[in-house]
Amino acid sequence: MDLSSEFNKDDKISEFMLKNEFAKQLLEAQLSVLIKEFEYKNHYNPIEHVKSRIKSDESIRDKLKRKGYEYSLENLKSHVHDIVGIRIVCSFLSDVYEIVDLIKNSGQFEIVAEKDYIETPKETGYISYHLIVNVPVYLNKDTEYIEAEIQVRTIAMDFWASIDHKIHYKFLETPKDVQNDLYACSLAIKALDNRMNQLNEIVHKYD
Ligand code: 0O2
Repeated sequence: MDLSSEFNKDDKISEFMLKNEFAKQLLEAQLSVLIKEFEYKNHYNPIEHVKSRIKSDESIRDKLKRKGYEYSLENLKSHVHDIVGIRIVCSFLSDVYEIVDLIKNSGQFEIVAEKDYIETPKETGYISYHLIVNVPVYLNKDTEYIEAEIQVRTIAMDFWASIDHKIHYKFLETPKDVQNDLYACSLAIKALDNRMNQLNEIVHKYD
């Protein structure tokens, strides 16, 4: 990703975005080692896939606007907590909590905030587990703590979020019946995740 061209309007913002890119790389490496160690110890891989991204300039501007703030370095730092985003997608519900505990108990990450949208889904029906962590980045003889959002969810939750995202892009304002349908699908997904988890426990009993 060529960050310099997208963010070169403001040197301070460009430098901040570069630090975010470094934070993403550091976090990816730390998580990868942590997950590989877990796999080695438990002879089990709980991860379907991991995706990471830096939030685009357009999406940052949209988010600030949505929250009622103007585009500035200060507001970026104070109000956008997911410029660095890592998404960990697991097969089963129990894997999600296993991964969350692994990250929290590793002692490697400073957890700034934790949002359990599995226990308490958002009013849209969105289900996922979010951890906001601080990543120390050393640049220009200075250490800055960069926030990153780690989303942990099942494949089914990921499927729902991806469709929901697409629908919200299509409509300026999502029609009420579509919103209701999405909410019903979210309930179905929660029930499905619970049943799949129970099946997985049965399979493990026979292992
Ligand atoms: P994008 O385009 O996916 O990056 P706060 O932390 O309270 O100041 P914030 O950051 O909105 O506010 O926190 P929240 O609600 O935990 O959401 C952060 C991210 O979770 C969102 O980033 C989405 O990625 C995801 N998310 C939250 N709610 C929904 C939802 O209803 N549907 C879908 N599909 N995803 C959701 P962005 O920047 O909103 O979007």
